[in-house]
Amino acid sequence: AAAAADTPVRVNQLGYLPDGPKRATVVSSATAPLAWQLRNAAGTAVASGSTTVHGADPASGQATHLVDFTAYGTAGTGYTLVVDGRASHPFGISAALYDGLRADSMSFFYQQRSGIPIDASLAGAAWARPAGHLGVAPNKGDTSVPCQAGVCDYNLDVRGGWYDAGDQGKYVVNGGIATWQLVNSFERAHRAGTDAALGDSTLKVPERGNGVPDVLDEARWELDFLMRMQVPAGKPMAGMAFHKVHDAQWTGLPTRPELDSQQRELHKPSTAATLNLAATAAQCARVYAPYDAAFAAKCLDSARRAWAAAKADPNVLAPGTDSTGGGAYDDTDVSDEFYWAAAELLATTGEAQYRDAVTSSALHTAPADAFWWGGTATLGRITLATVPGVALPADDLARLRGRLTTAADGYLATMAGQGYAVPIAADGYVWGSNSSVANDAVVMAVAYELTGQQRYRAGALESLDYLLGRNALDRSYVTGYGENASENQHHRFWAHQNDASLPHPPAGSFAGGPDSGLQDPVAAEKLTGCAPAACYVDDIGSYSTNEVAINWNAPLAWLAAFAAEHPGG
Ligand code: 9MR
Repeated sequence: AAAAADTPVRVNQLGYLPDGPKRATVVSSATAPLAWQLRNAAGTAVASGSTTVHGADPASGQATHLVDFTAYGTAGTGYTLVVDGRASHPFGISAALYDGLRADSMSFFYQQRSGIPIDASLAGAAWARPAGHLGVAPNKGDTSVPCQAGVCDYNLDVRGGWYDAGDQGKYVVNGGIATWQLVNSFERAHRAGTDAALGDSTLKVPERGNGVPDVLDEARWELDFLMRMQVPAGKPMAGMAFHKVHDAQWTGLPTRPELDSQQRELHKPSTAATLNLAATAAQCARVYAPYDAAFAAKCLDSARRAWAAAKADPNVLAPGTDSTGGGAYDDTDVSDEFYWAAAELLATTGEAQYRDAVTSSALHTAPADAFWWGGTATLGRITLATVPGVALPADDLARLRGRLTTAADGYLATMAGQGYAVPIAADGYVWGSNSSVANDAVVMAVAYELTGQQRYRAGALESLDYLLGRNALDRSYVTGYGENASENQHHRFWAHQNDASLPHPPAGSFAGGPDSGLQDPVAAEKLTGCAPAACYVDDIGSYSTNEVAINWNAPLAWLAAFAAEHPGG
C-alpha cells in the first residue's frame, strides 16, 4: 500500500478507547489556539473545541498545539480530527481497539520461530516457510553446533528459539528479557483475572488446545532453547550459558532461514547470559508450575545451576568486539542481571540464599531505572513488587512499589513537557528507542496495577498513541496498524522491498524507531541533520532505525494485552 500523505494533525491512527485519554498533537506555528472538530465517518462534526498552544517540542523542534477530546466516547470507525482545514488519518473509537494488536504482536514470536515450519494456517500463506536451522542442507546448524575456535571441543544441539530480529542469530541475553516480558504479561493478567484472552486457543501457536495458555506455549519455545544453551554437566564452565549462536559471517539480505548456508557457531559463555537464563528459568518454574510440573521442575533445576555458575564465574564479560555475523550484546556491568536473577529465584523459592543476594545488592534500594536488554534490575523489581507472597520484609516491598510509582511519575512528567506525550527525553532517541517508550509504558502500567490510579493507565495508553502515529513523523511504527504505518522493516525473510517474491513483515511487527546516532549507511545518507525524534526511515536497509526485534515486540505485546484488558479503566 502506498503511504498516505502526512498530515499536521497527529493521532493514534489505530484509534482510542471509549473510556480512555484522547489527545492529539497539531503542528502549527500559530500563536493563538485553533478551532478543532471531531468528525464521524459521514463527515458530521460530533465534538469541537480549541487547541492548547504547547510550543516547541524538544525532541522534534516542531511547533505544537494539543487537542483533548477525551470527553467524547462514542464507539465508531472512520473518525477524523480536523484542525485549520487539515484532517488527521482516520481512526476508530472502540472498546475492542487493541484486541487485534494483542494477537498480532504476539504472533510475531511464532513468525520468528527457528526450527519449526511456519504454518500458513497460523501465519498466513505469504509468511509460511520451511523450518530453518535444523541441520538440513544448506543450513549448518542448529542441531549440532560447534564452538568458535578455542571456546569448546564439543557440539551442542541448540535448535529452536526465536530469531532475534532481522538477522537469524539467537542471543541468550536478548532472549531473556523478551521471554520474561511474555511470561510476565501472562503473570500480570492472571493476577488480574483477565488471562483468558492469552489462554489456550486464543493465539496463533501450533500448541493450541494443549491445556497450557498459548502465550506460555510461545514463551516455552524460547525457554527450551535458552536451556539448551547451558553448558552441560562435566564440561568446563558447566551451568553457564553460551552467550549466543549465529552465522560465522553476516548473511546477505534477503536470506531465507532454510537457505542460510553459513556455518553456525557457539560463542563463549558469559555471566550476563547465564543470569538471563537463571532469571527466566526461575520465572518459568513459578509460572508454569500449575500447567506442567515436570517442565517447571526442569526450569528450576536449570535456574539453580545457572545461578551457582554465575556466582562461581561472576565476571565473564562478552566482548563488544564480537560482532562479526551477529550482534555483540556486550555489557560491562552485570550487577543488575545478578539482582534480576536473585529476585526471580527468591520469588519462586523463598529461599534465604536468594533473599540475601537481593537485599545485599545496592540496586535493592536504588531508584527504579529504565529497563532494556542491558539493564534488567527493574525487571526484578517488578517481580518483587507484584508477585504475591514474596519473602521480603513489608518495608522492602513498600519501598520497591514506591520506587516503581516514582519512576512512573517521572515518565508522566517527561510526557507533559513534550508536544507528543512520549516518556523518553530528547536525548533518549537511541537504537530501539521505540522499545524504550514501550518499556517505560510497562512501568506506568505496573504503577496502575499497584495503585489503581488512572493517570498511570493514561500514561501507558498515551505511549501507545505515540507509537501508533501521534509523533513527529505522523507514523505508526507497527505494520498493518494505521494509514501511515511502517512496512519495510529490516528483515532477511520479510524483505519485499528488495525481492518482490518475499512478503512484507506481517501485521503487528514493531520498528525500532528513531535513532539520532544514524548508525547505518541508509540512515546516514537519508537522515542527515534530523531532529532526534525524526531520525527514522521506513527503508529495509536502515537497521538502526527500522529493524524488528524480539525485545521490542515483547513490550508492545505486553502493552497491547494490558490495553485490551482495560478498555474502561
Ligand atoms: O538492540 C541492540 C542495540 O541496543 C545496540 O545498540 C545495537 C548495536 O549493538 O544492537 C541492537 O541489537 C541488534 C543485535 O545486535 C543483532 N540483532 C538485531 C538487534 C536489533 O537491531
